[in-house]
Parts: sequence; structure tokens; C-alpha cells
Amino acid sequence: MRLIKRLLMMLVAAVLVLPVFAADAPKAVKEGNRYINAKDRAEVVFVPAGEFTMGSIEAVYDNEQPEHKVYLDGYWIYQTEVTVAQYRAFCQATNRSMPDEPSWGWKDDHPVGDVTWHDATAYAKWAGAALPTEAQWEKAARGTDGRMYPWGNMWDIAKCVNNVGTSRSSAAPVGSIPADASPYGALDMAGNVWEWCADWYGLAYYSSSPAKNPTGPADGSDRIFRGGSWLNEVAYYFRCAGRGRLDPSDRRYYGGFRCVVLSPGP
Ligand SMILES: [Ca+2]
Repeated sequence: MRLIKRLLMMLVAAVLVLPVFAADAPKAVKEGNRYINAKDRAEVVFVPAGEFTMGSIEAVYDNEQPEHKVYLDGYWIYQTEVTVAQYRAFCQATNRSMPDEPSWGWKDDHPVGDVTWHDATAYAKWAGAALPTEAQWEKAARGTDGRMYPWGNMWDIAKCVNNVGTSRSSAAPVGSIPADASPYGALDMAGNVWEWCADWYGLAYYSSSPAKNPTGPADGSDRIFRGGSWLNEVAYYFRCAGRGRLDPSDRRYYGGFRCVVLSPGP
């Protein structure tokens, strides 16, 4: 009986603590701060306001040129891609169907894939968030020093979920490689799954984009898709400046997303 009483007391204590955790918002906005997004329990990291270097000097594709300075207001970005468990909760809450199951099955801690840009946008809205702009995505991945990969300038096969000679056959749990951390602590920005961004794709957009908070061309046919995936076999695709694109109604089983939050609350 004593054991049962103790278990009941622990249960009551847990219930009392939960609402406090759910309201766990940052008390101050500063670099390194983190909080949990109440809606989907996603961990979110802060990217402080300021300039960063966007694009590449020596690009294989012209669409990364010119390298240029961009100023962004501060924002919060999900530490990892949205997971299968999070996306399933969204589907259940909004009466949607899950995408087709991948060959390795749905695993709760894997990034969700096979979602369209419209699906990703709907999730972000449901979560009280948004898709990152292309500039927000790139700054979160590379910081302010113009580095090539989230961890630095040298390619390292061990530092992201990739298929560069690894014969991978699936995605991996989000955040499973701590060394794949950006200067702000965002994980999996190189590899695991490609990630939708909010912007339309524009081949020459960098030649005319605004220097402050760019949001992409006014229209287009494809949306931005960033960061490479577990399926890519060439290191080139994992560079922070690399620009992928895809029809917003298309879906790839190696493509998912993460969100940004502009106003995280008190
Ligand atoms: Ca990724």
C-alpha cells in the first residue's frame, strides 16, 4: 500500500509540474537561449539580429552569386526538422492523412518526409510558426563567418546524415549527430532530409534582393528546398549556400521541413 501511495503522490506531482513546463518560455532573448514551442513541443534555438554572408564566391551554380551581406532581425528556429511524431499529431488534430509510409516505416523520432510545401506551410501555421525564409534558413545553418558547412569549412563524412559512400538506406533520428551543429545549435541543417523554405525560387534573385530581411521573389514556379538529405551522394549538396528547388505541390520521401517562430511569447 505504501508503494501505491508513493506512486500516486508522484503522479500528482507530475501533473502539477506539467503546466509549468508547457508555459516554459524564455525570460530573455539572447544568443544561446532555447525554449519549447508549446504547440508541438519542438525545441527552438535563437538566431540573433545582425548581418551574415549569404551565397558563394566560387559557386558551381550561378544562382549562389553574388555573395552578399544580408541583415536579418532576430528569430527562433526549430533545432531539428519536424518529426514523424509531431507531424502525426498535426494530422490527427486537423483531420489530415499521413503521407505514404517510407520503406523503413514511420519512426517517431525521424524527420517526416514526403510532404508538399503546402503541407509544411499548414503545419507551421498550426504550430504557431512559419517556414523559414531562405535567408533565415541559411543564416541559421552557417552563422556570420561565411562557412561552407554548419560545422566549418571542411567536408567531413562523419558530421551529417549523408550517403557519400555510406550506403545509407533511410533517414536517421533527428539530431542524432551532435557534430552537425550550426553556430546557433541547429542540428541536421546538412543532411537527413531536405527542407522547404517559404520563398519562391529565383535564379538571379541575389543580384537584386533587399539587404534587410529578404523574403524572395514576388512569384515563381518552384519553392526553395535546402540542405541535402541522407540520399545524396555528393558533398556539394550539403553546403549551407546550396540552393535546391521544387514545385510546391511536389513531394519527396527525402524532403521535410523545420519552422521559425518570430514571437515566442513572454
Ligand atoms: Ca536537413
